[in-house]
Amino acid sequence: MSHPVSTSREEEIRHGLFEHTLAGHAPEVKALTEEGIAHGMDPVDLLFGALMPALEEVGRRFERGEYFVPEMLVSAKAMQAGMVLLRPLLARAGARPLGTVVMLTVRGDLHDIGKNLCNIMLEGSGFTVVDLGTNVSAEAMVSAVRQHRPPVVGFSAFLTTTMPMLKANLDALAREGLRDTVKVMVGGAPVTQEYAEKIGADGYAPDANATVRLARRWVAELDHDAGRAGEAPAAAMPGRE
Ligand code: B1M
Repeated sequence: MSHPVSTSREEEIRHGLFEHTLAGHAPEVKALTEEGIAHGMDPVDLLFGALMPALEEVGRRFERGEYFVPEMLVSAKAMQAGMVLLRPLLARAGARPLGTVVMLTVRGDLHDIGKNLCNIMLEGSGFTVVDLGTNVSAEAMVSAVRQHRPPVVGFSAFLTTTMPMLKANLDALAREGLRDTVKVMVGGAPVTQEYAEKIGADGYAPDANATVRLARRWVAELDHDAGRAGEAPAAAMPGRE
């Protein structure tokens, strides 16, 4: 049974998680996350109150030239040591199945923490996520869309240099005659609503919660349209065997 901790210990746990993530100390991050969970702290609080702010600070230090790629990498690994423990708690489903979302980070891009967070939230709200990973080619994406026939596919790009790959993926879907069978969502730190519109994506989400909201809206619209036409719901829409 979990039990509440004193506010000061909660504050120490948050502070420790922040500092140890910043310093790239994975074992300490794991231990503090375990302690926070055991003492009944909200996983959302541990994630957004400590782990994410630490990673934001890592980014700022990288920009100022105080951190380099190795520091960024160990901090990311430390954060993941906490995320592994938080994931099942954040994704505690129970919601009715909503359909499949294929998610990926585009070719040339190795960032995946943000995508993984979106995946956790999608799973937590009832979606089945097919995660193709990072550095994913347009060909691999097309073949996953053919195989899974998802109502929604999501492309992440985290570098200004990989943003053009979002359009390359959209073009690949069009070339293969699949563009009208799937709603395309794009996201990642440098991506904007304006950019999404410019490249012809169906939607953009700035964060994991917005990702879920948009995917839910699209699936509801597909269900509604299918219902009106007397057809089966989203997963079996025309073009989705
Ligand atoms: Co890199 N990196 N990195 N990095 N890295 C950034 C992104 C950078 C902003 C740092 C900086 O300069 N401040 C910068 C990009 C600059 C730019 O292009 N504008 C940068 C750079 C330059 C690089 C390298 C080029 C460095 C180098 O080698 N010289 C290199 C590139 C490698 C490559 O990909 N080819 C590189 C490498 C790395 C590591 C491998 C060391 C590591 C990644 C580890 C990993 O992901 N497994 C890393 C890290 C950790 C970062 C920072 C510090 C953190 C990224 C992160 O995880 N943020 C980052 C600086 C920063 O963002 N503060 C940085 C937390 C995450 C939860 O947020 O990713 O924005 P975010 O995801 C959000 C939203 O964007 C949204 O929801 C998520 C959750 O709220 N979202 C979606 C994401 N995907 C979505 C999809 C959707 C909808 C919403 O629909 C489909």
